[in-house]
Amino acid sequence: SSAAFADSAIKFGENLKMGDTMNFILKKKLRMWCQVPDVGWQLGNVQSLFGQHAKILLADGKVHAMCVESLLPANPDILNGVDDLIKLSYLNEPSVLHALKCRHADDMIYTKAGPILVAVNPFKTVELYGNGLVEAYKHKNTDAPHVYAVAESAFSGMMKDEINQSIIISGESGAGKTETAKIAMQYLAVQGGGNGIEDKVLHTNPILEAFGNAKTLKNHNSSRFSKLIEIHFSSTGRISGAKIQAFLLEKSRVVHRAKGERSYHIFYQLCAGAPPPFKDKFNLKAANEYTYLNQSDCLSVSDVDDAQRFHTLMEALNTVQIRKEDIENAFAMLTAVLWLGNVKFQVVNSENHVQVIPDEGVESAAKLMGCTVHELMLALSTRTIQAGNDSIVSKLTLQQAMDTRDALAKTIYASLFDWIVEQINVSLEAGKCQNGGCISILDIYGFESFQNNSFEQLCINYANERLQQHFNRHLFKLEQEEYRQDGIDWSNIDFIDNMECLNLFEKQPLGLFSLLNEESNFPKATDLTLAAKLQQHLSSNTCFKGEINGAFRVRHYAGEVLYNTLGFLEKNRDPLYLDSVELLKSCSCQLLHLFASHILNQPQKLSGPQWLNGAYSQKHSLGLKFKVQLFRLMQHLENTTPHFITCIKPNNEQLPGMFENASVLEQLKCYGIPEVVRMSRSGYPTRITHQQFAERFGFLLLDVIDFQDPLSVAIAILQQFNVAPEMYQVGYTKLFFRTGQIAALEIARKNSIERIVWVQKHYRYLKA
Ligand code: AOV
Ligand code: MG
Repeated sequence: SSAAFADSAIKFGENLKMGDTMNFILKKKLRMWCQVPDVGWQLGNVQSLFGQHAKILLADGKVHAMCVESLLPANPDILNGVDDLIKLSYLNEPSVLHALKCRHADDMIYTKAGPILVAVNPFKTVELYGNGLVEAYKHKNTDAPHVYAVAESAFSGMMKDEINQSIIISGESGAGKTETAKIAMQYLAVQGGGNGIEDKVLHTNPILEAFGNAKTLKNHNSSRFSKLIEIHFSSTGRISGAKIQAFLLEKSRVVHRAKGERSYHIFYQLCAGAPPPFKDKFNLKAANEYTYLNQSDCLSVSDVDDAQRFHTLMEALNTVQIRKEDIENAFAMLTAVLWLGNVKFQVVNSENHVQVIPDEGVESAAKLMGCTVHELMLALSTRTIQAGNDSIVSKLTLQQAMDTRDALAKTIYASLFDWIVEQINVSLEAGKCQNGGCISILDIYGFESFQNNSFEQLCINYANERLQQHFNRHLFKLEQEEYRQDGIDWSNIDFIDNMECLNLFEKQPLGLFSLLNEESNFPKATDLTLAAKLQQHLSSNTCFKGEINGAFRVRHYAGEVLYNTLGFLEKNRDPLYLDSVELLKSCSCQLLHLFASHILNQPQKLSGPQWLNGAYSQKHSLGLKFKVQLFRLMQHLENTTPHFITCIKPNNEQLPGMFENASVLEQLKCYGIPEVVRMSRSGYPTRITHQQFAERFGFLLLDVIDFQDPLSVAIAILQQFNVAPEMYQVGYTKLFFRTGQIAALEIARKNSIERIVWVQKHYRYLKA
């Protein structure tokens, strides 16, 4: 009865008072999550309760004595396998993990967390894709969570509202962002295909992955750049073109990386798959003959045939219609980079000055670049410094010479990468059709925290910080829009803001990037003077903490990261030497000539370049350039309706069927899922239509009511069970409940059903 229900310890108090709920659950001997030492969360049933101590029957049949503090309420069975985490009555950690784990085990890798899609990497082929399913989502025959559903809602949003849309994908390295982006592209290619451009758009993937992805310790196909793909549609919804923006390629990988990792796939593909005439013409050898490739003790990726991938790449380049001679020139430059890596130096005097050893390395590189061996040797072993009208030529030390060589190799590769992207964009013809809409897919590298974090991590984590800000704001907007649309009372709620951390990076003139820039323009500055400067100016920011030995900590939204300033200044300056640029400019290879003019022209848009001690340094160093790029990107996203997908890596071994609770939990936290869940908790996470509610709970009504319309039935039920008015809201089409309310009603429903069954049984018995 309603009285019995009211008797139970559940109070429909403001935030579902945990103590009361626990008492109720303990009394009723319901299922609980129990934190078993050394094992983790386990499901169990409360057997007895004495003060703070409970006896719990676990699944293994054993009874454990536990403190009530290590118990959390578990969701009723009816909520098992729910496709949206906000449907869970209890959103505690074990409950959320359990929900994702069950679905992952059943190959249901997609689950919604309110407005966002969570994708758990299966690390195996799952039967979730293909044209049949695309059609199902296209015709709205299914609403199961899926990347297709996200892409469809972006597409229909664009068509219906005439607003550009974006699909924003986050997740740690190897979580599945790039695969997810491709799945979204596949959907849009089918949905908007018909005029052939979709084929080109899809074939950009193998090209970008060959040039911008590499095997790392975390992911055998790790993207080492961020990309935004804009797919443009005509007003009738056909794909009319596409545009790719790529930024912050990890150049350093070309010349150096950790043991067990590889350089960019393209090098190995070229060495393994290039046809013999090409190999002869350009003197291309096997991968293991090149220092840049063999130094990290890793030349192959398991289950990957580089020669086979080379053919896939060639097909893709043909489909995207990159010109044959351009392809050949690009491959020649890749070969030149490899030969540059084999250039060796010998020390010629007591001051450690060097000269280039005239061997096959420097000869092949010079031939491919289109300069004389002498010119290349000079550029790699000397430096010209302008002093007024005079120029002074000095010899380089071994370290300087190697740095100069590596800087040249990195520049050629990075320029080549940009050039490939440009060629793709020319072919994809974006901008020709101006009257339609566009869907952008963002695939960046996720938040990173290693034992040793450097400038690259700082930039990556800053980008993630910016994206998180975007994520928060828009999730709130969407959430609150739904309340408004259904006409319920709603006063705006605050959200956890990471503005303080963004300020740390962006403030002028005393933000991290400004200070870094200033110090980089100081010829005498060192990493330690930088660290001191940061400490001096940033300590008032609560997200910053200076440490000893030039280190500092930043409290990011996803956790604290310890950065080591060693090498910061040099990486931020990103120097390229005057002699190298002059050399590129004088080369007969058209591509190199083009790259040199690009380098000389580009930064002038920002500010005048300066030549500092023969090094080409820019007033806007790498950090500030990155910030500018990011701002432009955010501005673009700001004008779109966002759709968020968060990818989760269920284990670090990249294995199927393995779900590591601790690691998943860490990621859920990093990518803000508990945040979204918390936001939903302070709102009305459970939504159910009047009709559904009346059908499910109507039979519990004790009194006959006059009106049988769903809303009247629903209101009567809520009154009967004393659900406090602040615990729910009635919208035009739905009822909105605070967390835990439906679970309480479910318990009442279950008890009633049990009573009915009992009465029926005994009635029969009495009759007999
Ligand atoms: P990432 O983009 O998030 O990492 P990827 O998209 O490259 O991660 O995914 C890593 C690997 O996980 C892929 O190579 C696949 O083997 C597997 N995988 C991911 N999603 C799926 C899926 N839906 N179905 C089957 N296998 C999948 V990084 O780019 O390192 O941050 O920089
Ligand atoms: Mg990736």
